[in-house]
Amino acid sequence: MRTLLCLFALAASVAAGEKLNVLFIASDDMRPQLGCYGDPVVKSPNLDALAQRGLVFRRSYVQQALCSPSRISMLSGRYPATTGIFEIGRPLRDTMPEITTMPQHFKDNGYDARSMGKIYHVGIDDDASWTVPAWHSKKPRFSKETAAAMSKYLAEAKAKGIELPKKGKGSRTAAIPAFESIDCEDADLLDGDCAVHAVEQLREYAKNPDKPFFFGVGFANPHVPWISPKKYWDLYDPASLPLAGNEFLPKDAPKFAATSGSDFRWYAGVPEGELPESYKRQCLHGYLAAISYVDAQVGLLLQTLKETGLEKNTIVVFWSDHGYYMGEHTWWGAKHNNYEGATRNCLIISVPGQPSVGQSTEALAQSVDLAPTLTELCGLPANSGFQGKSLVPVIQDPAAVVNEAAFSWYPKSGYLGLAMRTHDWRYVEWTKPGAQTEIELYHMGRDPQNDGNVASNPEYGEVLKSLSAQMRQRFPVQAFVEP
Ligand SMILES: [Ca+2]
Repeated sequence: MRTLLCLFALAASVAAGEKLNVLFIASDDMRPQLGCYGDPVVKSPNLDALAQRGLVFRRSYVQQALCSPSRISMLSGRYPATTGIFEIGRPLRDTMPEITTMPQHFKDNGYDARSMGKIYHVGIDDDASWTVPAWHSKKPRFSKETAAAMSKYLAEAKAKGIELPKKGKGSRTAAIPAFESIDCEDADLLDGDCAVHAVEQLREYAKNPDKPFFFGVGFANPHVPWISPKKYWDLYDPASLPLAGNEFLPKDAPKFAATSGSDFRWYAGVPEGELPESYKRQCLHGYLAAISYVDAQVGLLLQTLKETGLEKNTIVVFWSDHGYYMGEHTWWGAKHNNYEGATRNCLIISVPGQPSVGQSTEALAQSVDLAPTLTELCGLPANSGFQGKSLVPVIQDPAAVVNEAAFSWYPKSGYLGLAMRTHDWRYVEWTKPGAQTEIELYHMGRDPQNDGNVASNPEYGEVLKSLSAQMRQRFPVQAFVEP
């Protein structure tokens, strides 16, 4: 509690006993390619400004590199080994009917908890988490032409009696281009409309702040399709965008582990196989434009906090649901595995009066840590269901260490992979009943992108033994059973 009192003491503008609000901003499929993470190309002035008044977690990891399982793990404060949810489409109450989620914990402790946009995965919201039903924009994600093409495609399929697959080639996404620049206003599209709604909610709240809020605002970009207003495309010259330098699969890795999803390939006009260089540049262009579009929406929220005075007593968290591949290891528009690029996400935390303002930290952080962190920052009673650790010591002192390791899961080809990221290593065990366990090992200093598995190198025998013991101490063998 000493740390907490110290934080509050530093937040001079927060009245005694007053609860801090939480603005939780989520972004979909955004890897840490931001100015505040050192990227020289992207234009992210608003997130960089948030970093200037917060702490950037450079080593933050999600518990599964897939939208819904990652979000359910973060929002429930539980590891996937506990949620039992490793796939898209399954609501959290399926496996955990009685749990209290993070936003629900805030609601139960007197907060106005609201969800706007994509917080839980589309279509599987959790009413018990929120004070009012989740809000979703009715604005389109893409242009009128694309909307018309999609309607026509769906109508034709229906007329022919074809039932479109939910995913894969020929699915509903087959009429949507992978990227699109539209000459329109921000609010003409889904994410801009979501920001407008969130701004209204914040302004409305500021008029009558009768109880603290926990607002989740989730943007759909830069998830493929990379569609944003033209002005964000105009920020970049595709010819000058750097392409990945490691367009090969991780060497000496198990074949099934070194794969990624192909949902990007299901969109209209995406070539099969190796992409031509000009197309790669268009993809990167679209991805970066989509990041800048989200950045501008975050700017609107931050501006509103400032104008309404809510900035003084509102914690802002910016989080993305996993990392992303844009050509590295030949994977495009992909996450879906246990490597560094898929599991490492964006995390910026800004707390009024925090001492670490404008700094970044190498401390390992996990998405499951957010529930206990925000619970502590807001002075709520601890919830024994939350399995992560509070990051408050790191917010207090960026050199502090809370986690010895961060853990991520992924099921593949009947195996369940558990990845452990320590300060120096990425160690992965793939287990399958009746099959030999497959191991991956990467030294993060020498091989930051996991280009070559060194698990079979005898030089690392002792390292393997020690990492295996460390993993099993945290997650006994039962955690490895295929879901
Ligand atoms: Ca996602």
